[in-house]
Amino acid sequence: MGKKAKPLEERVTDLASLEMLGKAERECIDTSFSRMDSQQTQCTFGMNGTCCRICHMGPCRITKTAPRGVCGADGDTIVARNFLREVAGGGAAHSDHGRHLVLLLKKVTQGRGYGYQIKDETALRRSAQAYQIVEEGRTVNEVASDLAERLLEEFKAQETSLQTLRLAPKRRRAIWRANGVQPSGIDRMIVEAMHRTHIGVDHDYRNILMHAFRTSLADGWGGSRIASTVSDILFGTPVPVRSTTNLGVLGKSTVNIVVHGHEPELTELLAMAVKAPDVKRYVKQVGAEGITLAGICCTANEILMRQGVPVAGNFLQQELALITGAVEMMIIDVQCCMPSLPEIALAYHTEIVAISDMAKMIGATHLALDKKDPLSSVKYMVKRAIDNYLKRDSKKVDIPPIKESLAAGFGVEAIKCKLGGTLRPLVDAVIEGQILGIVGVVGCSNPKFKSEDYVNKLTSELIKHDILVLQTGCAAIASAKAGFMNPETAMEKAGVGLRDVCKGVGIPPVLHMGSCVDNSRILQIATELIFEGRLGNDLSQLPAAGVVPELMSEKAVAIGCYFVASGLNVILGQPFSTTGSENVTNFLFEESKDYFGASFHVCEDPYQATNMIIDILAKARRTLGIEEKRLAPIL
Ligand code: NFS
Repeated sequence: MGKKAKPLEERVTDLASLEMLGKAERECIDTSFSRMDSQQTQCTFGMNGTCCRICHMGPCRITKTAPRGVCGADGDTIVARNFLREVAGGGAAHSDHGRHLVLLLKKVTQGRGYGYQIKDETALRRSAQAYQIVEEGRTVNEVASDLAERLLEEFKAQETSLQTLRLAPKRRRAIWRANGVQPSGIDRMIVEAMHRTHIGVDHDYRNILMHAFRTSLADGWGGSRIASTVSDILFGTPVPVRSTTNLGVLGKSTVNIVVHGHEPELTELLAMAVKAPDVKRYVKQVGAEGITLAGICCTANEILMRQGVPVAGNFLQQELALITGAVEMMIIDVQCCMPSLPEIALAYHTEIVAISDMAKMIGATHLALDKKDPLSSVKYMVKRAIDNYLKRDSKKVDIPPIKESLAAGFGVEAIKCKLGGTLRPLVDAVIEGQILGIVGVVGCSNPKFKSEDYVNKLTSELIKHDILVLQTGCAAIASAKAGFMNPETAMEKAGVGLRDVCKGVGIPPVLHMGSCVDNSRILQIATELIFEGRLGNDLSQLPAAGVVPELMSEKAVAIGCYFVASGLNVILGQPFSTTGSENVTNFLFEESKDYFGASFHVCEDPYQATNMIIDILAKARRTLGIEEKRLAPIL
């Protein structure tokens, strides 16, 4: 255990996690929570962004008595460079995920899909039209092949702007052009970010930060949007589904396979493999009652959205899932997978299987998918998991009996479908004041805080104040666990106006829109609200905002940036690592408004954040001339 252990009740809000943290303590197993204690006190220079490790004259640290690094870089340059590198890292992760999917789509069109296929022709044709690819009278393969090529161009483009930007409102595109932040190829933007931050290149903090916004746009309106688009084509556009969440989804007498990571290629095959007759026969032989497939993190969100597969937990529950002692196998691919997993697995019978060549983990079993027969590889993994069931030690098993029902699958098309084919009823509800506005609550969980406390208090307050909440990522899982996505009970937590609208169309007041790359769906719905008319002609005019309650990954930093660059104000539950530079902080939290009509805000208290959001929405409503409607009594 670490130096200053916090009481467990101050670490997590959800009771299943609390139980497992107690078990971890009893069994002397380290988790991210105890390691957080061991890391105290964390480095101030790292925290405020003033540590520079960009060249080997350093590391340099900026202090009052040493205001410049050896090369002469001041605090503003160093903090801005570190920030840009975070955005580049986050954008790279999302975009590489998108690239893998485009390459898979290309292979499918070449007859090398081996087990993968185009599941949703409507999504394909819809996307082809969006990219001005002729689809009428052409075969699925011809259209998909052209689309894959067009999307690959989005990664490579050297001098032209991203085509995907055309999906944004005209006014927003003009703002990007005027500020010179419209990105070209995604790969180029990220390479340029690394180049600019090399020693002796870009030293003007404003110029560096503008490239951070440019790079983030290549993620939100490029890599992430492409990832969501191609996932829909290959695996199907999400439709509303019912499922369950929290560690209690694991079965006492079933073989538990937990899939963790981000890219949906693996999960889709796993969902298929566990249903295969030979696998079902095999599981009977070991005396188990079947297989429970459950997800962790964003890969969980991907199969939840499309297949209703239960969600075992979010980022901070990956270790806790193993500590139940009931997981036969955890299969991981990329992103947010803690390197501590194999060590924890050693305490039980669990096998950690890593499938990606680019994400190896010491102590895990590496099993690559057979390129020509990936389904067989996945079935082999499942059978290994079934074999592991015989090694389960019942004395070590303790599955918290806690789970919650939820509805998910609310992509833009599904929301439109619920509203009768158009977003008009939502626009009407906003104008009439039944709904005050729309807020995206997104991002991670972080053991620095009492996990999920902020996100759930905030979500509760927002819906009480008639604010429709859209969620993705680990924040969505947190809210689902707390019952905000349970269509039977969540409605009662909403204000009268929001409740009436939700009841009328049959949606919960908190909508699960998917994984973190699906934040692009939040931008998409905001854009479509503009296209409906009557809510202004730019995203910055919408009564809408974004919140990142528990910032953890670089991806969340990139997401925040592309929301702001798209004109949506973003509230953070904790400051960025930029506090070492007043100028950089001021640029992100104030000056960016002059460029984008929106900026970052920090608010460490969820109740004050609610007030801040209400102010932002009310201001937008006043500007649109619809505030009075809101003040009128709602009948
Ligand atoms: Ni998003 Fe998803 Fe979770 Fe954070 Fe990690 S899983 S991509 S980064 S921790 S929300």
